[in-house]
Amino acid sequence: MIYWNKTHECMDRRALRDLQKQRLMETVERVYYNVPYYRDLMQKQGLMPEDIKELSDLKNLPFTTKDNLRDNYPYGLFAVPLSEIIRIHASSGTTGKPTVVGYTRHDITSWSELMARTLSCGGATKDSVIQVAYGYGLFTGGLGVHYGAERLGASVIPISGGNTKRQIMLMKDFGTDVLACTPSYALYIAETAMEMGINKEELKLKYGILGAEPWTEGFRKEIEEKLGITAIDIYGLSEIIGPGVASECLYKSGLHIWEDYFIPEIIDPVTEEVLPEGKEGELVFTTIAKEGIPVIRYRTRDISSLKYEPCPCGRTHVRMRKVLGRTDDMLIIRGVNVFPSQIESILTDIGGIEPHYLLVIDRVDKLDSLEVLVEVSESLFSDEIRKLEELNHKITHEIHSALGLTATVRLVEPKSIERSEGKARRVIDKRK
Ligand code: DLL
Repeated sequence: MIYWNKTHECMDRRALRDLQKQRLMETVERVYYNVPYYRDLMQKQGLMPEDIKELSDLKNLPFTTKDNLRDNYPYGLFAVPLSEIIRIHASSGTTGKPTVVGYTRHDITSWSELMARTLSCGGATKDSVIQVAYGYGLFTGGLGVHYGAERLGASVIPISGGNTKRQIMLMKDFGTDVLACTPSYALYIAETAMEMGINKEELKLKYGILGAEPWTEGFRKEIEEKLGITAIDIYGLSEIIGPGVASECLYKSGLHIWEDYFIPEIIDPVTEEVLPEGKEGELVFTTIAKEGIPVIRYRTRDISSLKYEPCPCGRTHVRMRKVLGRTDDMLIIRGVNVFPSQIESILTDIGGIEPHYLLVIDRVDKLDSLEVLVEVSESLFSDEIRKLEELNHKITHEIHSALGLTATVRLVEPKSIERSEGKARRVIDKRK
Protein backbone atom coordinates (compact mmCIF):
# COMPACT_ATOMS: atom_id res chain seq x y z
CA MET A 1 0.00 0.00 0.00
CA ILE A 2 1.32 3.40 -0.92
CA TYR A 3 0.68 6.22 1.51
CA TRP A 4 1.51 9.85 1.07
CA ASN A 5 1.80 10.57 4.77
CA LYS A 6 1.59 7.31 6.68
CA THR A 7 1.98 8.99 10.08
CA HIS A 8 -1.20 10.95 9.55
CA GLU A 9 -3.17 8.60 7.34
CA CYS A 10 -2.70 5.63 9.65
CA MET A 11 -2.71 7.54 12.92
CA ASP A 12 -3.94 5.74 16.01
CA ARG A 13 -7.56 6.82 16.49
CA ARG A 14 -7.04 8.00 20.03
CA ALA A 15 -4.17 10.26 18.94
CA LEU A 16 -6.30 11.44 16.03
CA ARG A 17 -9.10 12.42 18.38
CA ASP A 18 -6.65 14.27 20.65
CA LEU A 19 -5.37 16.18 17.64
CA GLN A 20 -8.93 16.98 16.56
CA LYS A 21 -9.80 18.23 20.03
CA GLN A 22 -6.80 20.53 20.18
CA ARG A 23 -7.43 21.85 16.65
CA LEU A 24 -11.14 22.32 17.31
CA MET A 25 -10.39 24.45 20.38
CA GLU A 26 -7.94 26.56 18.36
CA THR A 27 -10.49 27.00 15.57
CA VAL A 28 -13.28 28.06 17.90
CA GLU A 29 -10.99 30.60 19.49
CA ARG A 30 -9.94 31.86 16.05
CA VAL A 31 -13.49 32.38 14.81
CA TYR A 32 -14.65 33.90 18.09
CA TYR A 33 -11.98 36.56 18.08
CA ASN A 34 -11.72 37.14 14.31
CA VAL A 35 -15.16 36.62 12.78
CA PRO A 36 -17.86 38.92 14.22
CA TYR A 37 -20.56 36.70 12.70
CA TYR A 38 -19.52 33.69 14.80
CA ARG A 39 -18.81 35.80 17.89
CA ASP A 40 -22.35 37.23 17.79
CA LEU A 41 -23.89 33.80 17.35
CA MET A 42 -21.86 32.32 20.19
CA GLN A 43 -22.65 35.25 22.46
CA LYS A 44 -26.35 34.83 21.75
CA GLN A 45 -26.02 31.21 22.83
CA GLY A 46 -24.00 32.24 25.90
CA LEU A 47 -20.96 30.32 24.64
CA MET A 48 -17.33 31.30 25.18
CA PRO A 49 -14.43 29.59 23.41
CA GLU A 50 -13.42 28.03 26.77
CA ASP A 51 -16.75 26.18 26.81
CA ILE A 52 -15.53 23.96 24.00
CA LYS A 53 -13.24 21.54 25.82
CA GLU A 54 -14.15 18.18 24.35
CA LEU A 55 -15.08 16.88 20.91
CA SER A 56 -18.52 16.18 22.33
CA ASP A 57 -18.96 19.95 22.89
CA LEU A 58 -19.02 20.42 19.12
CA LYS A 59 -22.75 19.73 19.10
CA ASN A 60 -23.34 22.94 21.08
CA LEU A 61 -21.90 25.13 18.33
CA PRO A 62 -24.17 26.73 15.72
CA PHE A 63 -24.51 25.36 12.20
CA THR A 64 -23.35 27.30 9.16
CA THR A 65 -25.32 27.16 5.91
CA LYS A 66 -24.71 28.28 2.34
CA ASP A 67 -27.14 31.14 2.99
CA ASN A 68 -25.02 32.32 5.92
CA LEU A 69 -22.03 32.46 3.57
CA ARG A 70 -24.05 34.32 0.95
CA ASP A 71 -25.40 36.79 3.50
CA ASN A 72 -21.81 37.66 4.37
CA TYR A 73 -20.77 38.02 0.73
CA PRO A 74 -18.01 38.36 -0.24
CA TYR A 75 -15.50 38.39 2.63
CA GLY A 76 -17.62 38.61 5.79
CA LEU A 77 -16.65 35.20 7.17
CA PHE A 78 -12.91 35.52 6.49
CA ALA A 79 -10.88 35.17 9.67
CA VAL A 80 -7.80 37.01 8.40
CA PRO A 81 -7.29 40.36 6.65
CA LEU A 82 -7.35 40.22 2.85
CA SER A 83 -3.61 40.93 2.82
CA GLU A 84 -3.09 37.38 4.15
CA ILE A 85 -5.27 35.79 1.48
CA ILE A 86 -3.37 34.54 -1.56
CA ARG A 87 -6.19 32.79 -3.46
CA ILE A 88 -9.91 33.27 -3.88
CA HIS A 89 -12.30 30.65 -5.26
CA ALA A 90 -16.05 30.78 -5.61
CA SER A 91 -18.78 28.31 -6.22
CA SER A 92 -21.53 29.36 -8.52
CA GLY A 93 -24.98 28.87 -7.15
CA THR A 94 -27.94 28.34 -9.40
CA THR A 95 -29.28 31.69 -8.28
CA GLY A 96 -27.81 34.94 -7.02
CA LYS A 97 -24.32 35.57 -5.78
CA PRO A 98 -21.68 32.87 -5.54
CA THR A 99 -20.16 31.74 -2.26
CA VAL A 100 -16.64 33.03 -1.89
CA VAL A 101 -13.75 31.33 -0.12
CA GLY A 102 -10.21 32.56 0.58
CA TYR A 103 -6.98 30.70 1.27
CA THR A 104 -3.91 31.88 3.14
CA ARG A 105 -0.49 30.60 2.08
CA HIS A 106 -0.74 28.06 4.86
CA ASP A 107 -4.16 26.92 3.59
CA ILE A 108 -2.79 26.40 0.09
CA THR A 109 0.03 24.31 1.55
CA SER A 110 -2.43 22.20 3.56
CA TRP A 111 -4.73 21.81 0.58
CA SER A 112 -1.83 20.66 -1.61
CA GLU A 113 -0.87 18.11 1.07
CA LEU A 114 -4.43 16.84 1.28
CA MET A 115 -4.66 16.58 -2.48
CA ALA A 116 -1.32 14.74 -2.68
CA ARG A 117 -2.81 12.34 -0.12
CA THR A 118 -6.02 12.06 -2.12
CA LEU A 119 -4.22 11.34 -5.38
CA SER A 120 -1.93 8.72 -3.89
CA CYS A 121 -4.90 7.14 -2.10
CA GLY A 122 -6.38 6.66 -5.59
CA GLY A 123 -3.26 5.09 -7.10
CA ALA A 124 -1.17 8.04 -8.35
CA THR A 125 2.56 8.31 -7.59
CA LYS A 126 5.40 10.70 -8.38
CA ASP A 127 5.94 8.74 -11.58
CA SER A 128 2.41 9.37 -12.80
CA VAL A 129 1.48 11.62 -15.67
CA ILE A 130 -1.70 13.30 -14.44
CA GLN A 131 -4.03 14.98 -16.88
CA VAL A 132 -6.10 17.52 -14.99
CA ALA A 133 -9.31 17.86 -16.98
CA TYR A 134 -11.31 19.49 -14.20
CA GLY A 135 -12.07 23.10 -14.98
CA TYR A 136 -9.43 25.66 -13.95
CA GLY A 137 -10.75 28.94 -12.62
CA LEU A 138 -13.01 29.88 -9.75
CA PHE A 139 -14.05 26.21 -9.49
CA THR A 140 -11.74 24.44 -7.04
CA GLY A 141 -11.39 21.24 -9.10
CA GLY A 142 -8.64 22.23 -11.56
CA LEU A 143 -6.25 24.15 -9.31
CA GLY A 144 -6.93 21.91 -6.31
CA VAL A 145 -5.88 18.76 -8.14
CA HIS A 146 -3.07 20.64 -9.90
CA TYR A 147 -1.35 21.74 -6.69
CA GLY A 148 -1.75 18.29 -5.17
CA ALA A 149 -0.31 16.60 -8.22
CA GLU A 150 2.70 18.92 -8.18
CA ARG A 151 3.17 18.32 -4.46
CA LEU A 152 3.12 14.59 -5.19
CA GLY A 153 5.87 15.16 -7.72
CA ALA A 154 3.88 13.78 -10.64
CA SER A 155 4.06 15.28 -14.13
CA VAL A 156 1.02 17.50 -14.42
CA ILE A 157 -0.83 18.29 -17.65
CA PRO A 158 -2.97 21.35 -16.81
CA ILE A 159 -5.35 20.95 -19.73
CA SER A 160 -8.61 21.93 -17.95
CA GLY A 161 -11.99 20.77 -19.29
CA GLY A 162 -13.12 20.84 -22.90
CA ASN A 163 -11.61 20.40 -26.34
CA THR A 164 -12.12 16.70 -26.00
CA LYS A 165 -10.43 15.46 -29.18
CA ARG A 166 -7.27 17.37 -28.35
CA GLN A 167 -7.53 16.06 -24.79
CA ILE A 168 -7.42 12.50 -26.19
CA MET A 169 -4.62 13.18 -28.65
CA LEU A 170 -2.45 14.55 -25.84
CA MET A 171 -3.47 11.74 -23.53
CA LYS A 172 -2.13 9.28 -26.08
CA ASP A 173 0.99 11.20 -27.05
CA PHE A 174 1.99 12.25 -23.51
CA GLY A 175 1.35 8.82 -21.99
CA THR A 176 -1.19 10.03 -19.41
CA ASP A 177 -1.82 7.33 -16.82
CA VAL A 178 -4.06 9.26 -14.42
CA LEU A 179 -7.08 11.17 -15.61
CA ALA A 180 -8.69 13.64 -13.20
CA CYS A 181 -12.11 15.00 -14.16
CA THR A 182 -15.80 14.58 -13.41
CA PRO A 183 -17.23 11.08 -13.99
CA SER A 184 -19.53 12.39 -16.70
CA TYR A 185 -16.61 13.98 -18.52
CA ALA A 186 -14.59 10.74 -18.19
CA LEU A 187 -17.38 8.90 -19.97
CA TYR A 188 -17.59 11.57 -22.65
CA ILE A 189 -13.83 11.25 -23.18
CA ALA A 190 -14.17 7.46 -23.45
CA GLU A 191 -16.89 7.75 -26.10
CA THR A 192 -14.99 10.37 -28.06
CA ALA A 193 -11.86 8.20 -28.05
CA MET A 194 -13.91 5.35 -29.52
CA GLU A 195 -15.30 7.64 -32.19
CA MET A 196 -11.77 8.70 -33.06
CA GLY A 197 -10.88 5.04 -33.50
CA ILE A 198 -8.52 5.07 -30.49
CA ASN A 199 -8.99 2.03 -28.35
CA LYS A 200 -8.14 1.82 -24.69
CA GLU A 201 -5.11 -0.41 -25.32
CA GLU A 202 -3.47 2.46 -27.17
CA LEU A 203 -3.73 4.64 -24.08
CA LYS A 204 -1.65 4.20 -20.93
CA LEU A 205 -4.52 5.19 -18.62
CA LYS A 206 -4.62 3.30 -15.31
CA TYR A 207 -6.57 5.43 -12.85
CA GLY A 208 -9.38 7.94 -12.91
CA ILE A 209 -9.61 10.36 -9.99
CA LEU A 210 -13.20 11.35 -10.41
CA GLY A 211 -15.62 13.42 -8.42
CA ALA A 212 -17.51 16.70 -8.01
CA GLU A 213 -20.89 15.10 -8.81
CA PRO A 214 -22.88 12.03 -7.80
CA TRP A 215 -22.27 8.83 -9.81
CA THR A 216 -23.50 5.34 -9.22
CA GLU A 217 -21.64 2.01 -9.19
CA GLY A 218 -23.15 1.22 -12.60
CA PHE A 219 -21.71 4.44 -13.98
CA ARG A 220 -18.32 3.55 -12.48
CA LYS A 221 -18.41 0.15 -14.21
CA GLU A 222 -19.10 1.78 -17.58
CA ILE A 223 -16.15 4.15 -17.19
CA GLU A 224 -13.82 1.41 -15.96
CA GLU A 225 -14.70 -0.85 -18.86
CA LYS A 226 -14.61 1.79 -21.55
CA LEU A 227 -11.30 3.31 -20.46
CA GLY A 228 -9.70 0.20 -18.94
CA ILE A 229 -9.03 1.97 -15.63
CA THR A 230 -9.70 1.83 -11.92
CA ALA A 231 -12.04 4.72 -11.19
CA ILE A 232 -11.80 6.32 -7.77
CA ASP A 233 -14.37 8.63 -6.20
CA ILE A 234 -13.15 11.86 -4.61
CA TYR A 235 -15.35 14.25 -2.70
CA GLY A 236 -15.12 17.82 -1.58
CA LEU A 237 -16.77 21.21 -1.64
CA SER A 238 -15.42 24.69 -1.97
CA GLU A 239 -16.88 25.87 1.34
CA ILE A 240 -14.74 23.29 3.16
CA ILE A 241 -11.60 23.44 0.98
CA GLY A 242 -12.49 22.07 -2.48
CA PRO A 243 -11.53 18.53 -3.53
CA GLY A 244 -9.42 16.86 -0.84
CA VAL A 245 -12.06 16.45 1.86
CA ALA A 246 -12.48 12.71 1.31
CA SER A 247 -11.26 10.04 -1.06
CA GLU A 248 -11.78 6.39 -1.81
CA CYS A 249 -8.77 4.12 -1.51
CA LEU A 250 -8.19 1.24 -3.90
CA TYR A 251 -10.64 -0.91 -1.89
CA LYS A 252 -13.45 1.38 -3.13
CA SER A 253 -15.57 0.87 -0.07
CA GLY A 254 -16.38 4.33 1.21
CA LEU A 255 -14.35 7.55 1.12
CA HIS A 256 -11.80 8.29 3.85
CA ILE A 257 -12.47 11.73 5.32
CA TRP A 258 -9.21 13.46 6.23
CA GLU A 259 -10.10 13.80 9.86
CA ASP A 260 -6.98 15.63 10.96
CA TYR A 261 -8.40 18.58 8.97
CA PHE A 262 -12.16 18.11 9.09
CA ILE A 263 -14.58 16.78 11.70
CA PRO A 264 -17.60 15.12 10.10
CA GLU A 265 -21.03 14.66 11.63
CA ILE A 266 -24.24 13.22 10.24
CA ILE A 267 -27.42 14.98 11.23
CA ASP A 268 -31.10 14.54 10.63
CA PRO A 269 -31.75 17.36 8.14
CA VAL A 270 -35.11 18.15 9.70
CA THR A 271 -34.53 17.89 13.45
CA GLU A 272 -30.79 18.76 13.21
CA GLU A 273 -30.11 15.99 15.71
CA VAL A 274 -26.70 14.27 15.43
CA LEU A 275 -27.14 10.70 14.22
CA PRO A 276 -25.11 7.64 15.26
CA GLU A 277 -22.60 5.73 13.12
CA GLY A 278 -24.16 4.01 10.12
CA LYS A 279 -27.31 6.14 10.01
CA GLU A 280 -28.01 8.01 6.82
CA GLY A 281 -28.40 11.77 7.00
CA GLU A 282 -26.89 15.11 6.03
CA LEU A 283 -23.13 15.48 6.18
CA VAL A 284 -21.83 18.34 8.30
CA PHE A 285 -18.19 19.41 8.44
CA THR A 286 -16.15 21.58 10.77
CA THR A 287 -12.77 22.64 9.44
CA ILE A 288 -10.12 22.45 12.15
CA ALA A 289 -6.95 23.60 10.43
CA LYS A 290 -8.01 26.39 8.13
CA GLU A 291 -6.97 30.00 8.49
CA GLY A 292 -8.67 31.95 5.69
CA ILE A 293 -12.23 30.88 6.20
CA PRO A 294 -12.73 28.35 8.96
CA VAL A 295 -16.29 27.02 9.00
CA ILE A 296 -18.14 25.61 11.93
CA ARG A 297 -20.62 22.77 11.38
CA TYR A 298 -21.21 23.47 7.71
CA ARG A 299 -24.39 21.83 6.44
CA THR A 300 -23.42 20.33 3.09
CA ARG A 301 -26.90 19.04 2.12
CA ASP A 302 -25.12 15.92 0.87
CA ILE A 303 -26.58 12.64 2.05
CA SER A 304 -24.25 9.99 3.39
CA SER A 305 -23.39 7.94 6.48
CA LEU A 306 -20.19 7.26 8.42
CA LYS A 307 -18.33 4.00 9.03
CA TYR A 308 -15.57 3.83 11.66
CA GLU A 309 -14.75 0.16 11.02
CA PRO A 310 -11.04 -0.31 10.11
CA CYS A 311 -10.30 -0.35 6.37
CA PRO A 312 -8.05 -3.07 4.90
CA CYS A 313 -5.90 -0.32 3.37
CA GLY A 314 -4.62 0.54 6.85
CA ARG A 315 -5.84 4.13 6.86
CA THR A 316 -7.62 4.87 10.10
CA HIS A 317 -9.69 7.82 8.93
CA VAL A 318 -13.46 7.33 9.00
CA ARG A 319 -15.18 6.42 5.75
CA MET A 320 -18.26 8.14 4.38
CA ARG A 321 -20.59 6.30 2.07
CA LYS A 322 -20.52 7.43 -1.56
CA VAL A 323 -22.74 10.49 -1.92
CA LEU A 324 -25.60 9.67 -4.27
CA GLY A 325 -27.67 12.77 -3.73
CA ARG A 326 -28.27 16.03 -1.96
CA THR A 327 -31.27 16.97 0.10
CA ASP A 328 -32.01 19.66 -2.46
CA ASP A 329 -31.68 17.23 -5.43
CA MET A 330 -34.50 15.14 -4.14
CA LEU A 331 -37.45 15.30 -6.49
CA ILE A 332 -40.93 14.89 -5.16
CA ILE A 333 -43.01 13.49 -7.96
CA ARG A 334 -46.62 12.79 -7.14
CA GLY A 335 -45.61 12.55 -3.51
CA VAL A 336 -42.82 10.03 -4.17
CA ASN A 337 -39.30 11.01 -3.17
CA VAL A 338 -36.82 10.27 -5.94
CA PHE A 339 -33.12 10.91 -6.31
CA PRO A 340 -31.80 11.06 -9.88
CA SER A 341 -29.14 8.51 -8.86
CA GLN A 342 -31.86 5.94 -8.10
CA ILE A 343 -32.95 6.15 -11.72
CA GLU A 344 -29.31 6.02 -12.85
CA SER A 345 -28.85 2.76 -10.91
CA ILE A 346 -31.90 1.23 -12.53
CA LEU A 347 -30.73 2.24 -16.00
CA THR A 348 -27.15 1.06 -15.64
CA ASP A 349 -28.39 -2.34 -14.47
CA ILE A 350 -30.28 -2.79 -17.73
CA GLY A 351 -28.25 -3.82 -20.78
CA GLY A 352 -28.42 -2.18 -24.21
CA ILE A 353 -28.50 1.42 -23.07
CA GLU A 354 -25.91 4.09 -22.52
CA PRO A 355 -25.73 5.72 -19.09
CA HIS A 356 -26.89 9.03 -20.55
CA TYR A 357 -30.26 10.16 -19.39
CA LEU A 358 -32.31 13.20 -18.66
CA LEU A 359 -35.26 13.49 -16.33
CA VAL A 360 -37.92 15.97 -17.33
CA ILE A 361 -40.51 16.75 -14.72
CA ASP A 362 -43.57 18.79 -15.49
CA ARG A 363 -47.03 19.44 -14.16
CA VAL A 364 -49.86 18.66 -16.52
CA ASP A 365 -53.43 19.25 -15.34
CA LYS A 366 -52.23 19.69 -11.75
CA LEU A 367 -50.53 16.29 -11.89
CA ASP A 368 -46.76 15.76 -11.87
CA SER A 369 -45.31 13.91 -14.82
CA LEU A 370 -41.92 12.27 -15.14
CA GLU A 371 -40.37 11.73 -18.51
CA VAL A 372 -37.16 9.72 -18.68
CA LEU A 373 -35.08 10.21 -21.80
CA VAL A 374 -32.62 7.37 -22.24
CA GLU A 375 -30.01 6.87 -24.92
CA VAL A 376 -29.85 3.45 -26.47
CA SER A 377 -26.70 1.88 -27.82
CA GLU A 378 -25.85 2.23 -31.51
CA SER A 379 -26.48 -1.45 -32.24
CA LEU A 380 -29.83 -1.54 -30.53
CA PHE A 381 -30.98 1.66 -32.16
CA SER A 382 -30.61 0.17 -35.61
CA ASP A 383 -32.32 -3.03 -34.46
CA GLU A 384 -35.96 -3.99 -34.86
CA ILE A 385 -38.70 -1.80 -33.44
CA ARG A 386 -39.92 -4.72 -31.37
CA LYS A 387 -36.69 -4.88 -29.41
CA LEU A 388 -36.87 -1.17 -28.68
CA GLU A 389 -40.42 -1.55 -27.50
CA GLU A 390 -39.41 -4.39 -25.20
CA LEU A 391 -36.62 -2.26 -23.78
CA ASN A 392 -38.96 0.66 -23.25
CA HIS A 393 -41.37 -1.58 -21.46
CA LYS A 394 -38.61 -3.06 -19.31
CA ILE A 395 -37.33 0.35 -18.17
CA THR A 396 -40.86 1.56 -17.40
CA HIS A 397 -41.49 -1.61 -15.44
CA GLU A 398 -38.21 -1.44 -13.48
CA ILE A 399 -38.80 2.19 -12.53
CA HIS A 400 -42.31 1.38 -11.44
CA SER A 401 -41.33 -1.61 -9.36
CA ALA A 402 -38.38 0.19 -7.69
CA LEU A 403 -40.00 3.56 -7.09
CA GLY A 404 -43.73 3.03 -7.49
CA LEU A 405 -43.81 5.71 -10.17
CA THR A 406 -45.19 5.53 -13.67
CA ALA A 407 -42.73 7.30 -15.92
CA THR A 408 -42.95 7.98 -19.62
CA VAL A 409 -39.79 6.48 -21.04
CA ARG A 410 -38.45 7.84 -24.32
CA LEU A 411 -35.62 5.98 -25.99
CA VAL A 412 -33.55 8.47 -27.90
CA GLU A 413 -30.81 8.22 -30.49
CA PRO A 414 -27.22 7.62 -29.43
CA LYS A 415 -25.37 10.92 -28.71
CA SER A 416 -28.55 12.98 -28.60
CA ILE A 417 -28.36 13.90 -24.92
CA GLU A 418 -26.01 16.76 -24.28
CA ARG A 419 -22.59 15.72 -22.94
CA SER A 420 -20.90 17.50 -20.09
CA GLU A 421 -17.32 18.70 -19.73
CA GLY A 422 -17.90 19.39 -16.05
CA LYS A 423 -20.79 18.57 -13.77
CA ALA A 424 -23.62 16.92 -15.68
CA ARG A 425 -27.14 18.29 -15.65
CA ARG A 426 -29.57 15.41 -15.40
CA VAL A 427 -32.82 17.05 -14.42
CA ILE A 428 -35.08 19.62 -16.01
CA ASP A 429 -37.83 20.49 -13.59
CA LYS A 430 -40.36 22.56 -15.47
CA ARG A 431 -42.54 22.92 -12.38
CA LYS A 432 -40.16 25.53 -10.98
O1 DLL B 1 -17.17 20.02 -6.63
C1 DLL B 1 -15.10 20.19 -5.40
C2 DLL B 1 -14.56 19.02 -6.11
C3 DLL B 1 -13.80 19.20 -7.24
C4 DLL B 1 -14.76 17.74 -5.61
C5 DLL B 1 -13.25 18.11 -7.90
C6 DLL B 1 -14.22 16.64 -6.25
C7 DLL B 1 -13.48 16.82 -7.38
P1 DLL B 1 -18.26 22.51 -5.40
O2 DLL B 1 -18.31 23.01 -6.79
O3 DLL B 1 -18.32 23.49 -4.29
O4 DLL B 1 -16.93 21.73 -5.15
O5 DLL B 1 -19.44 21.46 -5.25
C8 DLL B 1 -19.59 20.72 -4.07
O6 DLL B 1 -20.50 18.84 -5.30
O7 DLL B 1 -21.54 19.47 -1.95
C9 DLL B 1 -21.59 17.65 -3.59
O8 DLL B 1 -22.97 17.91 -3.70
C10 DLL B 1 -20.99 17.55 -4.98
N1 DLL B 1 -19.88 16.58 -4.97
C11 DLL B 1 -18.56 16.82 -4.90
N2 DLL B 1 -17.87 15.66 -4.96
C12 DLL B 1 -18.79 14.67 -5.05
C13 DLL B 1 -18.72 13.25 -5.12
C14 DLL B 1 -16.50 20.61 -5.81
N3 DLL B 1 -17.57 12.59 -5.15
C15 DLL B 1 -20.73 19.75 -4.21
N4 DLL B 1 -19.89 12.57 -5.16
C16 DLL B 1 -20.86 18.85 -3.00
C17 DLL B 1 -21.09 13.21 -5.15
C18 DLL B 1 -20.08 15.26 -5.03
N5 DLL B 1 -21.21 14.54 -5.08
